[in-house]
Amino acid sequence: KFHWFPKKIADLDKCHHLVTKFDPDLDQDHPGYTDPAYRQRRKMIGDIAFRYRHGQTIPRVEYTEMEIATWREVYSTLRELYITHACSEYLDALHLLERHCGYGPNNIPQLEDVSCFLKERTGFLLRPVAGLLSARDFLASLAFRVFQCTQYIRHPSSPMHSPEPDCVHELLGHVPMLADRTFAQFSQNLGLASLGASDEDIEKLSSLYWFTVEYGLCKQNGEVRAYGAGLLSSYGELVHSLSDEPETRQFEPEAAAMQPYQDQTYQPVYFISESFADAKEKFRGYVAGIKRPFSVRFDPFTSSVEVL
Ligand code: H2B
Ligand code: FE
Repeated sequence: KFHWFPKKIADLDKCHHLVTKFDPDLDQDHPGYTDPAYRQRRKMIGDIAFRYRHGQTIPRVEYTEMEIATWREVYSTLRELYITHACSEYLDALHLLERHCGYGPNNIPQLEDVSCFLKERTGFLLRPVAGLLSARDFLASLAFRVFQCTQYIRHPSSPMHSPEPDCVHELLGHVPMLADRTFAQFSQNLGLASLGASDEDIEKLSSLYWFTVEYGLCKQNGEVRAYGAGLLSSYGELVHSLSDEPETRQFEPEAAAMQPYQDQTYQPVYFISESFADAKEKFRGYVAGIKRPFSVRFDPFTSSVEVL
């Protein structure tokens, strides 16, 4: 079965298929399910994403004191831990974001400001999304150096854990790494490999994404540090991932692509990359093995892909 895929960056306006697994209007386990005010707030912020079209400025959200308090709780507990647990690329970017993008315990950064920052650093752009996107649509966006970013924040009753991506996960977890040129290229390569891929290959690329971009560890000056967003946005799992509890393995794309994962508890196994350059090269070899009746080449001048 041949899958449609975006050919130019504006086609991402069509990559909006949400997975409602964690939707607070539908998921009875969601901490916000029994909170009408929260669900109303989610609808208001979600509408920004539904209305959004490529090329537009991302509308600002006036966050409430309660929302900022939730952000503050996570930011202030994690900020200290980054010094000993986050990779140097992450820390370098976080310092810049604190200086130039309003990152701090008392302010939730605006997607528009962060998008401008990333554009200058690696050409990545943010665009608002109303919730969990299908793997195919989310990965396709990476092919154009677009990161689909949630703008709402988790429910105040559970500041330290969110069942779904939220602005804490994206802004503290993903954004700093997207400012690193090698990591940005790795992310885009994952996206390019996903264009028009079979459902089976999308599944494998999602697992690969999970064990690198979400839960990846890397070696740095003889130490192990975290670069995965799921780790960098979760105090408990960041500590767990670098303790001697979990099993850790050398990153191999084939193994990571076949490794089962779940999002209900801490991961039982993590993959350690020698470096982002090494992970990128290993992934290049993996992509060569994906059977696709065509290949694609990204044209940075027009932000479009050529199908070869
Ligand atoms: N959707 C959103 N909004 N944010 C993510 O980080 C995300 C997603 N990650 N959809 C995707 C799924 C990832 O888990 C893989 C590619 O499925
Ligand atoms: Fe994520």
